[in-house]
Amino acid sequence: MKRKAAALLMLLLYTVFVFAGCSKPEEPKKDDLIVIGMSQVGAESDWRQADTASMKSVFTEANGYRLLFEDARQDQENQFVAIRRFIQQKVDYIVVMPITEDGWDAVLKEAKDAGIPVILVDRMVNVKDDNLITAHVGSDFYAEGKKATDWMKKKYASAEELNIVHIQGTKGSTAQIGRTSALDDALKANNTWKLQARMDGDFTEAKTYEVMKEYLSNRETLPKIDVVYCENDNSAYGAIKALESFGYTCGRNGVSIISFDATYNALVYCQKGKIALTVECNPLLGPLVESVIRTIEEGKVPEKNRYVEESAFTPEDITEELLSSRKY
Ligand code: GZL
Repeated sequence: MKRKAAALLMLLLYTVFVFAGCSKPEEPKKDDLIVIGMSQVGAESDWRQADTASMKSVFTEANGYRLLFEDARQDQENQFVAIRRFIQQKVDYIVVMPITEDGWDAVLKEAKDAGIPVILVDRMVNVKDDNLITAHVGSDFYAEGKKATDWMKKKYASAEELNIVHIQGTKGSTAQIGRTSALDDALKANNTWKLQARMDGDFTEAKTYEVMKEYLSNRETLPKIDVVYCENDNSAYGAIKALESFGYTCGRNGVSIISFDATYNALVYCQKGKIALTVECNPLLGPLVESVIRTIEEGKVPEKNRYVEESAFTPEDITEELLSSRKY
């Protein structure tokens, strides 16, 4: 009897349920997601891979986003193709990590005309109309370079001559422009500093190893080198490998290697004394980009430029506690 009553009750409830027009609570509809078209530089360095991981950890469906991620493999043309595809797909936002600063006016005007906000991450673009960019999140690269040259001034205050080799990052990128500009200003201000060579390491270990080896080869005597100013960690690894293969010592009583990014491996090199100074460049920009998008979604105007706080490390600063606290 009980089973019959229970069945009757279920039937009654179902009928009420259906006629009352109730339905189970809506799953978030797939088309409620905010669609982000993202064009990333490539995967050229540890820094870049940490930056990509930060973006992918924030822009998830669980957080309310659909991420259309395109890796440009360090070719600006690939970025233009990706952005035009995003425009056709009518994404809600375009997020770009621009490889180099020039050449962006046309494609960003197309995004503007399509009513799609463009958020720049990391590096900047050089455009006539600043309104093509809704916001920028990244680092102050000149300030990073000045941290390095201030350290050089202090360490070599009494040096009669300072022989410097400069390994630049991807030519025309904001990171290269800023870090190079800081070194150029310091070279002008310090007449004992001698720039012995300037080479393009393109932010990669392989290219830096190649150009450094080329610079050291086919010589009667090896050049005197006091400092190698490498515009990122991966270039520092390539420079160290080449220098050591020619018998140089990198470290306290040898060549001072300076690098930028302060990724985990660079801190280990620093702990071992092989890197004398690594200047931090924070790649964990995903949360900052999301806060810009949330601001716009709330109908507010985001800050035009958001710079991340950054530090610098020498061997004395590297503790096991610091190493275990690092997220990249
Ligand atoms: C800096 C970034 C640079 C890093 C390199 O914000 O643009 O590009 O310093 C990376 O490691 O390749």
